[in-house]
Amino acid sequence: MLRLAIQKSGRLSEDSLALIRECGINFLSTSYKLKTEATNFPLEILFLRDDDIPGYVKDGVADLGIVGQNVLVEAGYPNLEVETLGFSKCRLSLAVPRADAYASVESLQGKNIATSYPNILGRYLAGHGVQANLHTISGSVEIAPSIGLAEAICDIVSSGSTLLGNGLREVETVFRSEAVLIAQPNLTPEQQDLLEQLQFRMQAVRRAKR
Ligand code: PRT
Ligand code: ZN
Repeated sequence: MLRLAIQKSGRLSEDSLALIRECGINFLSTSYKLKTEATNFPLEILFLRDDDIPGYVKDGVADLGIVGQNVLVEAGYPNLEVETLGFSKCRLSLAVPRADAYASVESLQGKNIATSYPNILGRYLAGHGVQANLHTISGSVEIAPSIGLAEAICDIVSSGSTLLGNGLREVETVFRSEAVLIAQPNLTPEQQDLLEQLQFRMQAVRRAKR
């Protein structure tokens, strides 16, 4: 038996469930439940907040998970990744108010930057020799410059319309992300075999879509 953790409700949920179904795995309705069991594959599905998924898989509470690389890498467990899934593509970007001068990442030296990704951003800035004051906030990062909390932000972007709507300009791509399958490091040989079957099916689903 394998336990797979997926996001309960959010941007990853629908595509995660669709992928499991496209792998030929059937399960009963998932609404209002915290877990469900597949009827034709030894799989239990847990529904969690995406931020909790890397830690649960790291600790073996769940054997597998589907999560964005942004959340996985920020949590510090990039090695759990076993398969890229090709959906929920987005980027983590730095942005500044449209009217502000910006030459390069060095322009951020000594500035206040609001983000929910202090670890990924901190490494990126350090790699460019830039020291800045990072303000970690968990949501509504885009409004930080307009309320005077920060001179720049670093947040997830997909279409860019949220930045535009908040008078911000994307200036650097810090990290590119997509959804990935992750696995706990101590699977039994039987579980490892089931994971391989699952990955084989996932790869076939992706090939069929190309
Ligand atoms: O409740 P829970 O904690 O589970 O969910 P959540 O609110 O933390 O996450 P959710 O559902 O918003 O996103 C889940 C994952 O989807 C993220 O971790 C990313 O890997 C991926 N993803 C893909 C995105 C986006 N696209 C995205 N556009 N996550 C967030 N956004 C947000 C972004 O933060 C910004 O506010 O959408 C806005 C920007 O979108 P655009 O299109 O205007 O650029
Ligand atoms: Zn979350």
